[in-house]
Amino acid sequence: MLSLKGKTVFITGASSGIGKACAELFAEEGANLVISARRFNLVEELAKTLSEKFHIEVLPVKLDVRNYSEVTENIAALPEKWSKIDILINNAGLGRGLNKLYEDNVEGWEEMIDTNVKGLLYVTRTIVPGMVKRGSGHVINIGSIAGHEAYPGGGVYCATKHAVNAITKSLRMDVLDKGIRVSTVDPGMVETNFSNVRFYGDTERAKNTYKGLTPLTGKDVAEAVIFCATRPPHANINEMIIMPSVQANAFVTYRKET
Ligand code: NDP
Ligand code: 8X3
Repeated sequence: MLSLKGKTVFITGASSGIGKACAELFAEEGANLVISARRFNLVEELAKTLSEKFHIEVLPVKLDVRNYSEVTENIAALPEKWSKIDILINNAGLGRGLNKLYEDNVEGWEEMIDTNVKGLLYVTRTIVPGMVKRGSGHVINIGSIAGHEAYPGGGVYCATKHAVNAITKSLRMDVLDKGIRVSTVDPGMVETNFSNVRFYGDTERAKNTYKGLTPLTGKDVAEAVIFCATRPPHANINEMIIMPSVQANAFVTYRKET
């Protein structure tokens, strides 16, 4: 098992849910972290908590992955000791709505495509060249079961996660001779702020997504990410699909009456 102690890990979307849980578990393993999100106050607070609790170094960064110049400038401005990123966790992402495509609103599509696809590309394009130069690194993308299946009302979200799946596969081939590993962790239902964002703050609808079943937690997914990151250098987890035990696929769930 590879030690994460002293490694530099860059996480996007670390202010909530899966990204925050990844920050917590990587901190526990002794990694130093760059944690980024748009809500700077949240990553700043998390940085303080984790550095005090685990005696590691944590740098909070304000970052909107949709903005290419912000991505390149903020990453270029990282102090020297933070610039050698060993592990990139491309986690920032969102769903918007669950409507029939012909009735859906275009702004939501732009947000999903700009964040889940273009944002992931921008951050990857900016960080991976350093890994190539150093001949080592690991990119771990947070995809989704939606990258393997398409469901009604999920046309654009599923398309973005299918794109993540394709980008992961291509990138793996592009860096095969560079000492860089590329993995994707693809969860089913995880109870985070995801559904609140998807349903524009309709907390009742968000809560109903998980009604009668036990969904995954951010920590469950973070544990899968840690597993990928700690394989010995000769081994790579290409893809890991992780589901609640009562969710067989994107369509079939077993819910208890409540
Ligand atoms: P949360 O809503 O809890 O977290 C999403 C994170 O992404 C937040 O930290 C948010 O930070 C960040 N984010 C959103 N937009 C941007 C942006 N433009 N720039 C930078 N950061 C951004 O949801 P999850 O933790 O569930 O989502 C994390 C990832 O997991 C997403 O890629 C999602 O698609 C994926 N996923 C989620 C599943 C689920 O059921 N929850 C299942 C499968 C995959 P901030 O708003 O502060 O910028
Ligand atoms: C989020 C999980 O099933 O709503 O990626 O697409 S799902």
